[in-house]
Amino acid sequence: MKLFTSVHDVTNINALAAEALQLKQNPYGHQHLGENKTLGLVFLNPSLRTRMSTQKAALNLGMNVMVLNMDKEGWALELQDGVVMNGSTVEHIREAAAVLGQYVDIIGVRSFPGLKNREEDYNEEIFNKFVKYCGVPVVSLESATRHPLQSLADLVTITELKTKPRPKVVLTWAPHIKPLPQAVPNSFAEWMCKADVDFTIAHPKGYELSTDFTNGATIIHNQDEALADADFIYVKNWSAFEPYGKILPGNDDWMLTNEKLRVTNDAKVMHCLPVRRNLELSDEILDGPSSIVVHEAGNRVWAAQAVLKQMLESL
Ligand code: AN0
Ligand code: CP
Repeated sequence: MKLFTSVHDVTNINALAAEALQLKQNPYGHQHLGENKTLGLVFLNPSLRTRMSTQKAALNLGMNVMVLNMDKEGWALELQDGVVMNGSTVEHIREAAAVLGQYVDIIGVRSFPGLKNREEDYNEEIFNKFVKYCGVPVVSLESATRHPLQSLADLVTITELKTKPRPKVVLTWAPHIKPLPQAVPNSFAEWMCKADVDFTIAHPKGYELSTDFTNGATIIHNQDEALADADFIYVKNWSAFEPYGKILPGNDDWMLTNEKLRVTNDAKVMHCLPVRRNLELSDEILDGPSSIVVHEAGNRVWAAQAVLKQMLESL
């Protein structure tokens, strides 16, 4: 594997999830693979889980890791071509990415959307320029439109904890005070549409995701109806796709509570984290027996390790 940016870069998602679960049983069995190989992690935005789990995964494979918090510690990046750089930007992405590629064997990049210009975000301009100019394999640490390491960890978690061959999985929108990207729900949806699950998306009217990601999902605007008989509930806020990046008024009653879980099949509750308590998800759920959010975050290591292993094997 030379590139891991979406579900489309994976030949067999079930095999990749199975490999992640095997690595969970035997984390240090492939330490020779990463010997004298270096992973560079470039962050243009904050991170806890992605940063730590991807480092841990690389260390388990015997790799060295270098981290650059480019937003805070790098030179101000110019992204546009053909400009006279007489403003605040110091270095062009053409040189910055190419130079990083000289130092490392694999690069991970995190680059959130600006949520101002939909075309720019959905064309993945920053991310694609990194891929184009760095010259080494690239793994997405969350781009403007997708978070594939998260989605793989989510598939791993569902595969690990399911109690029937084809569980019902519901992605439900939750309230938030800030406009958040569509990357996590887009990505979760495109992975679930390919997974062996019965997949439903519940959101208030106006929060439709791009159909490029949801093809094959059942989409319902009534949360209670969507939750009926659910085995897994994936809670996530996202801002509107149209009008782009906006929060629509109302919908505070979409926060999940124990009361709402009554119609489910004793559903397990997932969230990619970070989560705002009592806004997106209630204390009673996060602190109760239904929540598997910490277990899910733990599986980020094995997801990242499965991807890095396949990349190392193709170097
Ligand atoms: C980010 C998002 O929603 O995309 C990262 C989640 C992994 N969340 C926030 O900015 C709170
Ligand atoms: N879920 C996730 O990607 O978390 P971080 O933003 O902390 O990496």
